[in-house]
Amino acid sequence: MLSNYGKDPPQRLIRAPPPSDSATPPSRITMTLTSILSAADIANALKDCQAPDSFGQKKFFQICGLCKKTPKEVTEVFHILDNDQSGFIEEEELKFFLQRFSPSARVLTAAETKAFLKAADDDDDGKIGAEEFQAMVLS
Ligand SMILES: [Ca+2]
Ligand SMILES: [Ca+2]
Repeated sequence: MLSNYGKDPPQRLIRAPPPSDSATPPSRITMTLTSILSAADIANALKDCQAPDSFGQKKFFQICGLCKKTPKEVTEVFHILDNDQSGFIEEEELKFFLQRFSPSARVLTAAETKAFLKAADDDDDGKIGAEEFQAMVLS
């Protein structure tokens, strides 16, 4: 039997989707570290600095294979590490450096964070810019 509701009700105003929220992070960062570095190399690099105060950025970059990457790839890694996309890796982000590679990794100790920052921060502004990062990794 035919329904009384066979006719579509008049279309009401269809709500437009809300304008994209400006608080949403830009989607340009879809890269992950494992799309640049091999998971096995990352695991090895993390294993090497498991003990507190055993982290050294030079050794870490060598083992994880970042030293052998192109400047463009190193810059991509920089943007991944720049968690809040401020254009710099700040001390606070540096502290969680290892966790960007693996969520279960430890945080860097205060001494490691300071040494890491000092090794890269050529202009002494207390944070690492893209060029400073590249120079540190590829030097
Ligand atoms: Ca930042
Ligand atoms: Ca700097």
